[in-house]
Amino acid sequence: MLLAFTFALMVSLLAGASARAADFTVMLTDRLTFAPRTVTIHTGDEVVWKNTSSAVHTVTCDPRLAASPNDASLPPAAKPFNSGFLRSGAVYRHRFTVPGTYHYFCLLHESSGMTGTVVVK
Ligand SMILES: [Cu+2]
Repeated sequence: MLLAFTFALMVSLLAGASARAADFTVMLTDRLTFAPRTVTIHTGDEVVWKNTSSAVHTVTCDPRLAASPNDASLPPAAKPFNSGFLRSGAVYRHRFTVPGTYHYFCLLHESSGMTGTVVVK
């Protein structure tokens, strides 16, 4: 009885977690884009980037690594982040705990305009 209840609780928690994560999924595409390019989330939400392309990409939000200053910015209180190289099929997650606007880019395709934005309310 208790075991069954515990199992049901765990299943519902897991289902809830995956439903939330799916709300903020961004694809890294063969067209050298982040899709959708802009996502608006709430403080504490997690964004999941999935490399659905055949190319290697990165999710990089670090002004020190950007060729153009416009391609990377984040709120002063937030820490820069960088996924490293994501091969085809790879996934990267980041939870946003500081509200504000984040401009990020792909290290390999910044010059092709592969940039994205996360707005954290
Ligand atoms: Cu890329």
